[in-house]
Amino acid sequence: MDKKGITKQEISEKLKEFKEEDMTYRSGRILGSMCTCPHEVGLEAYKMFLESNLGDSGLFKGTRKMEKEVIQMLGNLLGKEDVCGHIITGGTEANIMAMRAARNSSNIKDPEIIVPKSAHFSFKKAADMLCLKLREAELDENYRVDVNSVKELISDKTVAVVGIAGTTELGVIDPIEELSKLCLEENIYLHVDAAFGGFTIPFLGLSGRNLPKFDFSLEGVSSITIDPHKMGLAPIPTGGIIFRDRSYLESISTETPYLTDKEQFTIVGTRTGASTAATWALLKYFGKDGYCKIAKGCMEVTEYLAEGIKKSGFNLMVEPKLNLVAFDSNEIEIDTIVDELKEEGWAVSVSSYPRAIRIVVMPHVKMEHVKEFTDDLSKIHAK
Ligand code: 0PR
Repeated sequence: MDKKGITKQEISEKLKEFKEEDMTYRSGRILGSMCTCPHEVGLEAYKMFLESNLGDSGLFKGTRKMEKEVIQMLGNLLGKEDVCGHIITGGTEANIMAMRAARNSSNIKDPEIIVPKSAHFSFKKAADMLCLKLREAELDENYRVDVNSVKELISDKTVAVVGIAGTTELGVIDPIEELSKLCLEENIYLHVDAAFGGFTIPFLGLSGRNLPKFDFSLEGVSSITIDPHKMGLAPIPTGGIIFRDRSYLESISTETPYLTDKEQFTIVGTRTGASTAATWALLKYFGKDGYCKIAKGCMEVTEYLAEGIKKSGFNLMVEPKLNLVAFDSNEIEIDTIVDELKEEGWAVSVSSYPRAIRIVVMPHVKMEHVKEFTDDLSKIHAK
């Protein structure tokens, strides 16, 4: 660190230099990310609440009120109005909080959790931090969790079963209704990771698409992860964790003696209220109609992309139900395709199971980008 400071002008110039090295969502070239351009309405609200700290919410009563309203609106979207929860940093924190609630609500020694083989790596972090044994259930031929495999893994040490509504690698929706029945029968906590699907499945349903149930309308569902910073268009970091019952939240309470709040439930202590403000503003601004339009728009681009990929001579791993397309080739190695796409300026990602190129069709991915992309794919195939 230098002894003397520099001018605002110099800082601005230097920041621009750094920024120039970053990719932007707006370019349409980022095809493997679950984040997107934050919407201006959310950004305005975010900026207004930059100093608000929900870690000491007695000082920020307005923000606290907003968080309650946001949780209620998300509950309404997810099939139950009287829920509780928090707006946090993202899907990872949400999943850790859920696993902690499941563990603390049961009195089991050497606890285990059962997650699909397709689960996000945040459950590995949760298992490590919370001393849980992670048991991975097999997938069926459509890459959904195999409920029989879950059944086989259940033991008297199981504290939670996890189902995914929109898997990270393929966008597949697990059979949550069957998991819910099973967990009710076995009296086991069921957590649904809808970090990605939470802001699309309900809206695609409202738009007339037939998608499976995944939310609190299923009695066995104890908690849901839903991330506003993915398909909710909120700025990073904005995650959501919603619990069916307040007792789950109470089970992860920590005393905070000298703060305006006497207890805290989140992993993070000092916690921005800006994310809450952005989510509140966006939910109000778009309403269900607005989010339906976004979800439908993404699915139209997704279907166009899926067709283009097939026409270019590649194979889809599954027919997309959500806005994610994964494909491979009989003739060309995945790594070769990735390298060639990179040369054309495309940033795609690679899924691990099954190994495939994975495109997340976020709202910044438009028809014109997909047209260019599939033209490049055809060229690569013809080489
Ligand atoms: N659950 C699911 C189903 C997810 O897909 C993710 C992240 C998480 C939980 C964890 O969420 P946070 O990353 O918010 O903690 N899925 C994306 C992924 O791994 C995250 C991501 C986003 C990665 C943008 C890259 C990127 O550019 O693909």
